[in-house]
Amino acid sequence: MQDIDRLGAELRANIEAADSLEALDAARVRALGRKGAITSLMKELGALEPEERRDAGAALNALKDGIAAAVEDRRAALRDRALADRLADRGVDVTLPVRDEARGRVHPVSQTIDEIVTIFADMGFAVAEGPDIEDDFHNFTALNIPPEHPARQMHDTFYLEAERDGAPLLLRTHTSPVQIRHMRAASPPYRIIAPGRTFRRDSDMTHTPMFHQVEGLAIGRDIHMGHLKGCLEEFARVMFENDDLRMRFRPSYFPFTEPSAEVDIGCSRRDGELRIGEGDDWLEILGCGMVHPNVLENVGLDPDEWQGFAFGMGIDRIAMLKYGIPDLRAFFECDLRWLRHYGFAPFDVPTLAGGLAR
Ligand code: 2NM
Repeated sequence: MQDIDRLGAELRANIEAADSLEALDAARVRALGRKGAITSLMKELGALEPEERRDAGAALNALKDGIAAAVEDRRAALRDRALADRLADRGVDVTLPVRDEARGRVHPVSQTIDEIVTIFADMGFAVAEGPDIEDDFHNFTALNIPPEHPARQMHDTFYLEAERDGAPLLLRTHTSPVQIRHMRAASPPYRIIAPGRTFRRDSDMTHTPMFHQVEGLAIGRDIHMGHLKGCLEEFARVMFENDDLRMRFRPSYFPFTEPSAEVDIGCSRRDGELRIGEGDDWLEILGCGMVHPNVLENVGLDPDEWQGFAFGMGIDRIAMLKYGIPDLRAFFECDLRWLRHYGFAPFDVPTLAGGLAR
């Protein structure tokens, strides 16, 4: 009996020490196999006296059942451990988000264009586009800026060496040629905005030779300054997220509009910090006016039948104001650290219902 207890302890120790399913199976065979320790003892029972045989037989059977159970327990433990190891290996952390946040960033200029387009689309404006390389007619003449007009010098135009039909080609100095092309191609009424790149020979702290503009145009039979004012007030209030934003229309001059105005919004400048929508100071954000009758005639519209308003603004400047970005030139340096700091998450698309920017 003592032998059986010692054997049992030894077999259990073997089983507990088994570190793999293979080692466990070897331990099982050593105990319970055809030539195993317990099996061998069972074979010796026949030689014992009946009394002894009964006691030893019962003890051996109990040992056999106990060892078989220990093998199964150990097998289950090894399987659990193998599964845990496999899961840990794959490094699946189910508490992580399903998808990493995208690493790319939307440039503040693109974000601002998306916001402006969203606001004007809600007021019924469609987006129009045109070429960066323009000719004199679409960029100047049609806009009531004839040759020798001083406004041509104001625009610091990049002229190309190439010509088309004997007329010089140039990089558009504003997006107005898009409106000219639209008015010549479509029939009124229409409402369009034209966002895009524009170019002027100007480069200092506050000017880059390439910059972005958006211009708008609404032509109909009875469009007046009141529509212009309401439209731009709605724009500024949604854009700067301030329902009480103060606005002021100052008389101004553009060759392509009459009358013309420049538009300021209320702001404060305290401790060198600009705040939009508070205080009693003013900040210019755009130019506008009623499309000049000469422009309408140049695109084949009868000014007695059709009229409308137009406006234009610098997108880069609006982006700087709205998002507190201090240095214009950093906009176009393609510095990834700058973009990570000032850029927008690509899946946060601006909508009026969901918010323009988060
Ligand atoms: C501005 C200011 C005022 C303008 C005018 C036109 C067109 F083609 F309809 F005549 N497009 N854009 C316009 C008017 C642009 O930018 C400061």
